[in-house]
Amino acid sequence: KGESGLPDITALRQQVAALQTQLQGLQSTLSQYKKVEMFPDGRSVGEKIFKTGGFEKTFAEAQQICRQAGGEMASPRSAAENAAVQQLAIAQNKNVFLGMTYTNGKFTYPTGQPLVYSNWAPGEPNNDSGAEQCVELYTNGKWNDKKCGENRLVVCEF
Ligand code: 289
Ligand code: CA
Repeated sequence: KGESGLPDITALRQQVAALQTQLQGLQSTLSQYKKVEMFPDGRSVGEKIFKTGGFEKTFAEAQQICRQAGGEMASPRSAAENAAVQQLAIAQNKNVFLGMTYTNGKFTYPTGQPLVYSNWAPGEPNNDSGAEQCVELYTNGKWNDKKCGENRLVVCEF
């Protein structure tokens, strides 16, 4: 405080300026780390980040891996998000297991909510042999319902 008993405005201005400089430095470092983190196996769309482990697992194993990492299996909710997951599928040349499942008579997100976006391949979902409750994304970006016990590329979203 100054002699008047009021907060010293000059000192406060200096503290704000110092904090602004610190914030700029943190923003710049964060931007750099984002680029590092996205290369080569991550994709950022809006506030969502998709990242692949580069390996294939069954749906149950992939779900455990993504949740253990604090995320969820990739569940694209728009064409832009789908294109980001497709890029990872192309980069790894592998089909991806998505997070959605056929549950209670419809395809739902891991939250249980029904789909707001879909990109089924022609003729899909066909529940082939009555045993396809999971969803794979082909390298062309289209979706196919598929047996959950198959091994597909693990992509998580955060
Ligand atoms: O077991 C059948 C699956 O491997 C897929 O075979 C064909 O690509 C299509 O019938 C798909 O719908 C099916 O999921
Ligand atoms: Ca199918």
